[in-house]
Amino acid sequence: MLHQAIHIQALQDMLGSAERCLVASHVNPDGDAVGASLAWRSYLRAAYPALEVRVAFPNRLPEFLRWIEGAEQALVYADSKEAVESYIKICDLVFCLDLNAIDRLEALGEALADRSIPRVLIDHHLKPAEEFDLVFSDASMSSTSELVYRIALALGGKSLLTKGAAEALYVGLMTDTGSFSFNVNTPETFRMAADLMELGVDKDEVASKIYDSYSEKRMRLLGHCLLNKMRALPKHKAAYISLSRKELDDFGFQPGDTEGFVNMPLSIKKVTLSALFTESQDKTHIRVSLRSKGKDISVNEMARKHFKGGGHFNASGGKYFGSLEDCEAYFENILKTEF
Ligand SMILES: [Mn+2]
Repeated sequence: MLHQAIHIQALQDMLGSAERCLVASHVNPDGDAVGASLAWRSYLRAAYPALEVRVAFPNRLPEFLRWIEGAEQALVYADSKEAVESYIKICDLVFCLDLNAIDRLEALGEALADRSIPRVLIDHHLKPAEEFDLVFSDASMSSTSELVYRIALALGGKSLLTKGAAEALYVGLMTDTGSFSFNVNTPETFRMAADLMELGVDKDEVASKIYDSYSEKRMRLLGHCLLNKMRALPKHKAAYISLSRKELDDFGFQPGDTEGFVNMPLSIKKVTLSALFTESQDKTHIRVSLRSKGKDISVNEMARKHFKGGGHFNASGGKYFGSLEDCEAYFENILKTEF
């Protein structure tokens, strides 16, 4: 896909005739969404100086990602609707990164739907929706950041990547692979990491900025989850954690605080499936995160079939409409009937 010269040519043509573009990524932006978007912005600005490039996220970035170059200039739709909408009115090209369907942009997606601006998808999730004009979708990629890197190389080359862009890409690569412990199955991904180091990335410094920036409350919330909230279901080789809005509030929850919690139960020997259920802020639904280990359980399928979501084979997410208790019972029932 990516390597099809015809796609790169089509992208070049679109970029050549565009004047203003928007780079958008998914709600509750994570390291890959932010890293890929900001790196893509940086690359486009270097490669197409006449092109205006703005980045927009549906809601705010977690604190630990705000140091990345360009993060301060990124628009947040939830905070500045008018600024985003007036830019959408004048922009003529949209990039959607790290998502496989426009609805992952939530309200920002609805704002975009008002105008028929050509849309380019750059993503590594399974099954992209058929609502894009040009699609770079490769589920074999570790991260959208890796795909952005490969596209940048195919378009123009490494010399147009600044140290700031390299850091952004490294954040995406590191966070989407759990610091190179999953989704890294080719030597090429490690070569990319090496290239990024040559571009000036101090990997220890980046890792520290991302992983050593938690609040005391977040650490205590994690302790609470593991001690009091994790439910192990050895018969189904599964475990899950569920958190009510009240619990999140009691621990001063900030966006991004539960990042990584869902992976924790997978450290238990023989547990191959893990879930995290968190009550949404407006209490209208339960946010569902699913993880699996190995090649037997597709949480992408589970999320699609039961939780109106999807993602990757081993990492997916979705929603449950109902109470937390009902969600737990629903999940346990899936285990009983399908595993
Ligand atoms: Mn990703």
